[in-house]
Amino acid sequence: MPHDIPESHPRRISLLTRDKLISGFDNKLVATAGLIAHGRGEAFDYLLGEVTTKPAQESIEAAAALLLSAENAVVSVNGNVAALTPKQVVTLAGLTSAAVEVNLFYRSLKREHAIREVLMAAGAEQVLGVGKAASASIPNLESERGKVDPRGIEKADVVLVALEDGDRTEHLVKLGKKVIAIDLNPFSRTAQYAQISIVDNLVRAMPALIKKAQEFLVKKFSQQDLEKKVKAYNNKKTLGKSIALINQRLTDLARKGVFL
Ligand code: PTJ
Repeated sequence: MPHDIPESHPRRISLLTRDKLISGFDNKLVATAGLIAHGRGEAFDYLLGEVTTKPAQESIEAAAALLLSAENAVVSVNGNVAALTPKQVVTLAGLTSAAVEVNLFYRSLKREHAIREVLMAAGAEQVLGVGKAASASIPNLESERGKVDPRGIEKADVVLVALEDGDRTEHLVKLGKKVIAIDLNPFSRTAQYAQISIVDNLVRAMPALIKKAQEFLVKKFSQQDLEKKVKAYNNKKTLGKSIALINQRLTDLARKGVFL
């Protein structure tokens, strides 16, 4: 049951986001560990100042270009993504002609169906990876995340993942796929392995990705223009900038002591 959070509450957005996750947990979308994962994300978001930083914006731009230039892009959806940004998943997939696939670490048929329902209610025409549809597997990946849909992640050239446990990104990259990760933790294995790591909160990054993709479409960017944008992007450098930003922010705050 969502709480009544006053408009004036200084942490309103953060509390509303928590409420969405708690409702998602009650509705069997979100794994128990998904609540813990969110807490870790919140801690990093604090360090980043709870804004889409300049380096995150650079990653978002490259990610929009990569999604638009892909042949078979897939947006991978887990419990937290389904609870927080189902509409944005469908909009982004529509804009970039990407497929939408359910892929869970804590897989259960009940959760897969619940997530599919939420995505369909948000306007998805097809949701891959549910039940027997996840009949293929990622070689050498033993977790449930290894189960993929042959029409989706198995044949994808580009996969967008958010709030991952790390293992799968490494394996997807080994298979020659390009991985875009949304992860607030720049030190996570996912962020380190992905070719494009968006160090930002999912709830800000998804709308920003949609905005960028729309902009490229309106400006009629050619395949060549898009590929040029992707090529110009350097993930190591951009991750380094995110880490430097946290470092600088902490140094400034430490100097001031009190900052409220
Ligand atoms: O739904 P399932 O079964 O697939 O399970 C999903 C979870 C999230 C439980 C699973 O993937 C997991 O355990 O993930 P981790 O290893 O806790 O990693 C989650 C990462 O996402 C961490 O690096 C967090 O900092 C980051 N994170 C958490 N909330 C957000 C976030 N990144 C972006 N936006 C957020 N809102």
